[in-house]
Amino acid sequence: MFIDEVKIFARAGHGGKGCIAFLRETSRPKGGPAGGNGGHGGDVILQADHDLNNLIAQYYQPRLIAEKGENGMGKGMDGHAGKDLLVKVPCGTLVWRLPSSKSGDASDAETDEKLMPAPLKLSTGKRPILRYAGSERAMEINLEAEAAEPTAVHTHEKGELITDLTNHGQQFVLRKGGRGGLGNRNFATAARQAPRFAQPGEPGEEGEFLLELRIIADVGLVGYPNAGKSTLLTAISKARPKIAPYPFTTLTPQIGIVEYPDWHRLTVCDVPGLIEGAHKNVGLGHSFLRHIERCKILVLLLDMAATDGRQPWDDYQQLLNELSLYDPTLLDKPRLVVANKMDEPVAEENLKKFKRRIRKTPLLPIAAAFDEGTGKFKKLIREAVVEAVEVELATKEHKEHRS
Ligand SMILES: Nc1nc2c(ncn2[C@@H]2O[C@H](COP(=O)(O)OP(=O)(O)OP(=O)(O)O)[C@@H](O)[C@H]2O)c(=O)[nH]1
Ligand SMILES: [Mg+2]
Repeated sequence: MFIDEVKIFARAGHGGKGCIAFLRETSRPKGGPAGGNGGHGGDVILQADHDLNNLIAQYYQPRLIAEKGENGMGKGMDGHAGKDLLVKVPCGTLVWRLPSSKSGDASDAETDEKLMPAPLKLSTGKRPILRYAGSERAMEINLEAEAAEPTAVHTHEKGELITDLTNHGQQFVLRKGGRGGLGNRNFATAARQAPRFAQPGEPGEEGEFLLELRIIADVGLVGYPNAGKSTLLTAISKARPKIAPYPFTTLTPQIGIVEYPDWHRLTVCDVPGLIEGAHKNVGLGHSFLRHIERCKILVLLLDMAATDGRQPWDDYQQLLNELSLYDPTLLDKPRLVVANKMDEPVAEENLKKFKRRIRKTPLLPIAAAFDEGTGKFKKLIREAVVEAVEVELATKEHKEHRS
């Protein structure tokens, strides 16, 4: 099961109570106030981890509750601090604070049940995230154009983005534990030598959040179903996504690592097929495009043999259209158009027609199933990625220079 969006509830530990106690020893029958301090509550900390590739752990464990601080004790003994709860999430996880989330305090431990999050809601759109789930091919694939209203692209836009965990090991304190209360020994003064009070611990912060994974890869492979995206990924990497002659074979994003003889590596993300009307939830919708948002370049893969009866030029236009409906900035990314299935007799003629219409964008003919042109493809994507990185750096420097 692949989970890329999940709602969670997090509560940091409450601080332990300060203790009210007086020292009584044989030699010191009136030893004075000796109540220890409560320990601090543990924090809930998120940590990016490159060994993870989806949010399945949080799907099964949506309540992240850190340990409470221990109460203070007699004889001046302070309570232990509660352990922090360290939660590992995949690199590329964005954290949104949901509007219902309170900024701070929980009242106390007794409210645990009351504070239970609403039953796990996987996605605010009409289509639950489980559309990717299971071994059966998604029942939700919706090939009827009118089937659904357009859904918002970022369904959780109302929430506030609080962090983006991109680098391995990067940590973010999601909720801070409450401070421990001071024991009564802290309140002794000359005038009040036996204070009979102590501080309660502070409550830990809590709130509801949405974790969203946007995979970080160098190259994003976009195309109609059956265009041969998975075949191409298989040809250039060790990834083995399922390949089959029917649409929507790939239901979840697949990452492949392309290796070069000089140890250079690139990550390529194969996403499920995109079709006309995806922005209206047709097919698998287009929310999976979040996984190519961070790619440095996009590869638009076209079935030049028009196996499914569509014309490559129409496919190309439609893909651009769906990309821009999802996020117009996707069209600013450098892109490479790849014409696949060139082994088919009709492909040559289609390519000629296509070339007449496409001018500036680089075009590469290949036959992924026969490993033809894949070497050149590897070379081209490497060059394009290197160039994209350089441009990105230069733009960043330029911006910094100006500010
Ligand atoms: N003739 C020919 N067939 C190809 C070529 N590349 C892929 N195919 C076939 O096209 C069909 C679809 O290939 P996939 O790689 O599963 O296509 P996809 O784009 O990943 O499809 P979805 O996962 O459904 O989006 C399979 O039957 C492949 O064997 C090619 O270069 N030539
Ligand atoms: Mg596929």
